[in-house]
Amino acid sequence: MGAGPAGLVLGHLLHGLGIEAVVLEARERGYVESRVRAGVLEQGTVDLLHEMGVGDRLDREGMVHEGVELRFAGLPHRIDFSELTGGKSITIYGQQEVVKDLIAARLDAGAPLHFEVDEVTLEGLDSDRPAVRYVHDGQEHELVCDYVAGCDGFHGVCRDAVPEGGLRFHEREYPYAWFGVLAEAAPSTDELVYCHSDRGFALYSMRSPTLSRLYFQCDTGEDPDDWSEGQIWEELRTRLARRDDWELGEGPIVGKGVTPMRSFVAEPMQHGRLFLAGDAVHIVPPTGAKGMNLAVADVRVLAEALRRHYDDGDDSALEGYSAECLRRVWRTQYFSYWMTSLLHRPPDDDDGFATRLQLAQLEYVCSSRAASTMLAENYVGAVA
Ligand code: RFL
Ligand code: PHB
Repeated sequence: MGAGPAGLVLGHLLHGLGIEAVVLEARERGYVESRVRAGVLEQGTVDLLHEMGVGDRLDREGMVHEGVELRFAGLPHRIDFSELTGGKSITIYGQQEVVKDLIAARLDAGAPLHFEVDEVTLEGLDSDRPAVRYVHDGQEHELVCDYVAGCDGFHGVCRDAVPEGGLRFHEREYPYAWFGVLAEAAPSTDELVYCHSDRGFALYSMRSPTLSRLYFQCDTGEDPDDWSEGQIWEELRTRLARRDDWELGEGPIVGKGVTPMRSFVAEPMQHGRLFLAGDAVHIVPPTGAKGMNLAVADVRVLAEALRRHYDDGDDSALEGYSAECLRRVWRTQYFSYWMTSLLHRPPDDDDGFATRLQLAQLEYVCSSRAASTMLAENYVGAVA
């Protein structure tokens, strides 16, 4: 269920293993291919896309970054991923480009992928033959299968199909949100900039040599239409200002939106014949750039567990799916929470105590090899 990164990667892995699967997606193809979301791929995600044979365009158009800048008190500090992690890097490549490549690969292979399915319900999850009912092209369908993979994102239906009491929820909402913009402006930096400022967090990212992706911390409930282009650039210029002669390049803003920030985990990540993966079962705040990578990591475990079931008749990996994934999920939750708390302006910090603790921590991260290695290895996804 779902043709986001989790559902499409799983579909492609299963196809490669000769395991038949049908991918069902609620939205239309154009919508999922143009939804601007993540941009940072960990090395492991890049390696997997290559192994799956969908890495050609990623190779040509992806931007490999060997470090990142932490900017605070108006000064830049580089964290050198490559040096601190034995040569690891990240690749900047839009999530919607990954999605386009996977959809093209699936359709080229003649494997089933249906868009605009509606009225999805799941039945018999506790039996050996669960069923998915849905409406497509005005017709009702029933798909009887061995397993259902719930890859339908945070607002999907699969998580809610688990009977009451079957899942335990852990959740934190943050008292701020991200205002995101996509601008037709050549990147003003070679690497991503995570910036701590008096006016709150800002992030400089990019998509191509001509497209920049920028974010700044805003209030929850902020309406993007209340901000003019001029006000957005002014806010970004103020937050990202450096004491030297660095300048922020500007250009037309071609997209904007506000994203809430939350941490969420449902446990266990499975119930009977239903396996949940990606945003359907966990959400991390975007500061660590982990959501899509975590979604891909889940389905990699699930595909291997299904292979063992079909090839070896061994169900132990399926039974252990949730436990295997949750170790990574919670470690990533911690890292994303840590990055978020380190960089965002805390509310009600009237005497500046919390802000001074952040600055002390930032100084430490940038001056201690142990502390910068902690950031680097988590960011590139090099923790065992
Ligand atoms: P998705 O991508 O939400 O896909 C779920 C799909 O399921 C469909 N669906 C249904 N299909 C069938 N039946 C139903 N009843 C259905 N209900 C829903 C939906 O239409 C959709 O197509 O989940 P998936 O695959 O788990 O992937 C997760 C990632 O999308 C998400 O974690 C990332 O975008 C998070 N994220 C980032 N992750 C990173 O790894 N690196 C980043 O740099 C990064 N930056 C970000 C982000 C997310 C952001 N936003 C907007 C939430 C930046 C932002 C601003
Ligand atoms: C992005 O490029 O969209 C991006 C980069 C880093 C993040 C989140 C989003 O932490």
